[in-house]
Amino acid sequence: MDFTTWRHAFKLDPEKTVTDEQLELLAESGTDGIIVGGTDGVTLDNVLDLLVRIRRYSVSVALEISTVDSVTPGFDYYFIPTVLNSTKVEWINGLHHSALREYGHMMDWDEIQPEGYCIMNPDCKAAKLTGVTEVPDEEDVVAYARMAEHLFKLPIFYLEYSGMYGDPKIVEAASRVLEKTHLFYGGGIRNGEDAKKMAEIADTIIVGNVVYEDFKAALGTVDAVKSVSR
Ligand code: 1GP
Repeated sequence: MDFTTWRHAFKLDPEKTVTDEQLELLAESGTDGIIVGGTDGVTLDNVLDLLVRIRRYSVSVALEISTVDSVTPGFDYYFIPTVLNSTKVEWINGLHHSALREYGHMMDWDEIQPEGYCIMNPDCKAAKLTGVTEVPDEEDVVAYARMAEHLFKLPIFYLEYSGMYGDPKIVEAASRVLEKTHLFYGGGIRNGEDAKKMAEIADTIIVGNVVYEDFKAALGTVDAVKSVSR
């Protein structure tokens, strides 16, 4: 399933554990995609383990690359974050440059989708790693969204609130200025109500941590998103 039609996706962290039974429930929940990605402890072994287990089902699966060493063939998509509000050049284009120097000749560009990340929660692990120190305000976010769509022509703009529920007003402001670029929202979705509210604004909502904290509530986010017509 083409990622541009995804309304709901689960993000699974290769460092954390899901049972086979849980994985089946997630894959067959009606979600549009499963994203494999995390900030810490992502290895080729734990990525491959998840990939092989998810591949028993027909759901689309994407690897969100945080370390080149864990890249393996077999995913439908490879999402490559570039952190637009990072203060560290490696997270904007540095790691990308090294990866392309080494592997550029063998990359299948049709599978690769860059994501323009805007990290909104300075306390999350990704913010610490990438040197995001200031919280972007609404005008900053609108500028980053325009940067994603018009300057860099990125297919995805990802408002990343990881671990914290975002401000719908800010998500709405980003959504208003995006036409071609697809808006991913992720962060702090803990139940159907949270999911529904953001699904009314963003193109795709990403559900992460609650999978590991309240599995039943995580499953409930799928139907909540599907009940929203846009
Ligand atoms: C994290 O955007 C995702 O990269 C989802 O966030 O874990 O807070 O649901 P949560």
